[in-house]
Amino acid sequence: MTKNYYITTPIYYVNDRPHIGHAYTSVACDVLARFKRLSGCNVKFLTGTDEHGQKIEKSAVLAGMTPQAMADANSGHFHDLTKLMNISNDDFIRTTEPRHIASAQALWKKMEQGGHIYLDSYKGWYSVRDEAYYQESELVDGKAPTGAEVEWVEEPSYFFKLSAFQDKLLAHYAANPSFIGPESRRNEVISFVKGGLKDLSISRTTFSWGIPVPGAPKHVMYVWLDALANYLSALGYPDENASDFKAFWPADLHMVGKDILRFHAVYWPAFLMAAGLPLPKRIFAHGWWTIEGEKISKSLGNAIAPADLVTEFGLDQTRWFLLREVPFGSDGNFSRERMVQVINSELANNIGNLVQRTLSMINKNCNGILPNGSVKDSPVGITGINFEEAQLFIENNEFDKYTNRVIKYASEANEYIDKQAPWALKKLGKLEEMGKVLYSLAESIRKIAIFIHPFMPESSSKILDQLAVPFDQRSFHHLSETFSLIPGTVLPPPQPVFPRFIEKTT
Ligand code: ME8
Repeated sequence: MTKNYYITTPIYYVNDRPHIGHAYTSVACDVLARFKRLSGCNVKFLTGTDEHGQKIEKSAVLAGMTPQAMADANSGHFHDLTKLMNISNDDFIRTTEPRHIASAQALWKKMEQGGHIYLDSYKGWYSVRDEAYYQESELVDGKAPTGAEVEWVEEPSYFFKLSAFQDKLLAHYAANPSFIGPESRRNEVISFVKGGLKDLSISRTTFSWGIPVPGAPKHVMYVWLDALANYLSALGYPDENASDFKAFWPADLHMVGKDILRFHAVYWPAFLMAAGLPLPKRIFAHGWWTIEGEKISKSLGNAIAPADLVTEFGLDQTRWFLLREVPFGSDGNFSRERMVQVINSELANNIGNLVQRTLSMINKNCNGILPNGSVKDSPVGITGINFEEAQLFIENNEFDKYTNRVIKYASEANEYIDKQAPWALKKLGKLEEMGKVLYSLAESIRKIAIFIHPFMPESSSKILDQLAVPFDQRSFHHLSETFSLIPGTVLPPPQPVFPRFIEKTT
């Protein structure tokens, strides 16, 4: 039976344009979605934009726009980002869409019917930038622990009985060790919950840019309750018989940045428990990027537009670098110098060189016809990556380990080519031996191309095209010997795949 797999990115705030931090999360999810599709799963991959709340309303006022106009413009930029980065999302949800509004209100009603919501008034600190409430004791020098400004808020508000879920949450974390990753973040969440949970204010009355609370139109829903509901809205909730809801809920993975783990690993499961819905299987919090050592911020003006990277370095090169540079889960620093190094050493000099040397030798010395050989002779792949291992890395969100293995595989193939020196075999007239060497290299390249597909789909296809691999034989199932390259196949003329990046001198 085909396995269903549902993966989500956070939905991005529309008060600003996308930067590489957003591209990072979306590319990571894209790699996972593509990996799952290539493994034969039926995938639903959701992304979108978070458009309500005080933060958006305030930014719109500052920009002299209506919140809706700001949302439309910036949601468009996030939508463009999916195209730019070759993100294979199946849906793009906007929280201003009627399907979402209906779903968020239905979720509210479900929680209310269960007796988990009550009316009171909120008095305390709020950070508009974080869209979060803070206790007095959490403030550091009068600011939120994130460094964001806070303001004093006093207003009538509906509350969610979060305090009643403390034990249930702890029991869930204990029974499901992979519910939160990585481990260090899981521990942080557990100690936060153990520290005690207070009831949560889930409606606001001092502004109006939000989803009206059912039956209390003076209140708008707290933007995080509104936003988290997106993961259900896209599946057709509240229709629990909708085919997508039946197939894809609970989600397999909510991918988030570490900044928003608490909302996903504490509030969201409690909301779902209150509504009687199953909980997502996993929430993974990745690290935070800085740029040349500095926090990405509007005021520093250092945000790198993903389009600039793609234009200068190439799409697949950018995707590869983002996931390659730091162990997923850790913080990373974007350095242009490192990006050039990685592109040149791993893509141009390693994988690219391997493909280029092998295919041009087949082109020149074998008239472009794949020579005789057998996978049995294949020297590489012994310590190379295999599917089971790759799958494990993917399940654990260990992109660095996955890509390390691919690079190792390509390095071994390059060592083999140097050692066997097919050009020397040609000179000695040992054409059959030369053919065998080239065949086994081509077969290794085929495997490398399949393994890199989730990370660099266009380059993978370009390589597989040059090996004349049929379109319907490019998934993990086709790694096996049964689908190995057929000697005698006419190959198209070779094309460079990963050019060396040369710094422009002005
Ligand atoms: O938090 N490094 O939206 P958001 C790495 N709307 N990742 C980064 C990053 C950086 N410097 N900056 C942003 C929200 N991100 C809410 C989410 S979900 C129901 C609602 C990524 O626009 C990271 O994934 O502030 C982070 O969690 C997300 O962008 C936050 O985007």
